[in-house]
Amino acid sequence: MEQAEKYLQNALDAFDFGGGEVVGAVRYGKGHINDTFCVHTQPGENPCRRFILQRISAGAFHHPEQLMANIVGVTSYLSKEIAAAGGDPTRETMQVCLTKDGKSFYADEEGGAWRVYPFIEDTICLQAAETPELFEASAFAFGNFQRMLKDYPADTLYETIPHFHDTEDRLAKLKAAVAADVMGRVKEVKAELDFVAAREADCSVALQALREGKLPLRVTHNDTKLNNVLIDRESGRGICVIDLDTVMPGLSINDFGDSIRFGANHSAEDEKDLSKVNFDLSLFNVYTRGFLEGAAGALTDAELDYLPWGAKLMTLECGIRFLTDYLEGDHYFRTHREGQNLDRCRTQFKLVSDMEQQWDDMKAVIDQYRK
Ligand code: ADP
Ligand code: GN1
Ligand code: MG
Repeated sequence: MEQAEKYLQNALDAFDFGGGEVVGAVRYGKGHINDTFCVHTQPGENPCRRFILQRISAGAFHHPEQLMANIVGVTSYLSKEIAAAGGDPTRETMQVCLTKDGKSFYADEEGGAWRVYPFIEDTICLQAAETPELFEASAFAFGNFQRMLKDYPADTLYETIPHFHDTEDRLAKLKAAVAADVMGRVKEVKAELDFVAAREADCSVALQALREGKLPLRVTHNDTKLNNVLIDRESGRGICVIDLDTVMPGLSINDFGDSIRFGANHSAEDEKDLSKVNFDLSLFNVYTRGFLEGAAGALTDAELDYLPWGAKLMTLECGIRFLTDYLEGDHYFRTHREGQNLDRCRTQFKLVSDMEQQWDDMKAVIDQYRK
């Protein structure tokens, strides 16, 4: 039994779930980091209500109290923004449910932290861009998320994972993993290490632009995968950005780029057959349109110039992270089979190569939507 199952019952007891009786809790979702459960409750004679209960990954997040303070701050702020604009905060942002003793999370005996959100019903959560329209809808949601938070006081946010999108630091960590070679796997990944070595200078491009003051630091999501947005089942609109654990000061180009990394292709992140893994410029095009529409003029000219870099660097960095985790024994990203992190790394590097081939076309797409 995994740790989370062991402590599940105590966590269920810690929350009151709007007064309903808990009738079941099952593992849920396809996230790589947290342990997620869907909780079914029965509030008297009223219809069953669902909640999301999560054990926050202690491996990824070392200060759950800081992480939850960020989320309470950001979701309260978004609720006000959404209500002021005539929207529905119960569907368009996450809402933190408190424990029976009024806290934003429950700590189990091992210090594992659990939190609860109402389940946002009548939405879909996609693992791949099923249609260009749905991908564009996710883009609008992430661009709009950035716009809504543009005046949020960034200095009140804790850095939940230090150096999260510090690509130079990710590269250094890969080198340390190679030097340690704890699993004896370095010999299997020569080609991947050569691929990274040829792109070492790239790892500094966005950070250098930040250091030179060309790119501004903003409040960003930092994990803008397609499966971190909920799409309204009826209207097909991207209505709610979820997975707020990594909301921190960051670069807008990374939020754009991480979505492109995950969604602008037609294959799974761990696809073994690389002939199926192809960067899709037309999906890049619709995502750009949706993101810039959602951001509604919030981005500077320099940020627009660097959007292709955001896409390439988030993809390269994620490949580096998967490779590092493979070399270190798969302790960070949840895996379901042997070699899965190496397969994930290879898909990312294939996508990086494709983007390099289509670099001028990517820049032309950005120019197409520049106001
Ligand atoms: P992880 O960090 O592990 O990716 P997420 O917070 O993204 O965890 O949650 C995992 C999955 O649970 C999401 O991809 C989504 O399918 C589902 N989910 C999370 N929160 C909600 C919610 N409030 N309503 C409906 N589904 C949700
Ligand atoms: C993780 O939590 P999830 O599954 O949405 C990871 C991201 C990676 C992604 C790769 C906190 O995202 O940074 O890009 O996997 N999240 C964290 O799929 O490390
Ligand atoms: Mg997620």
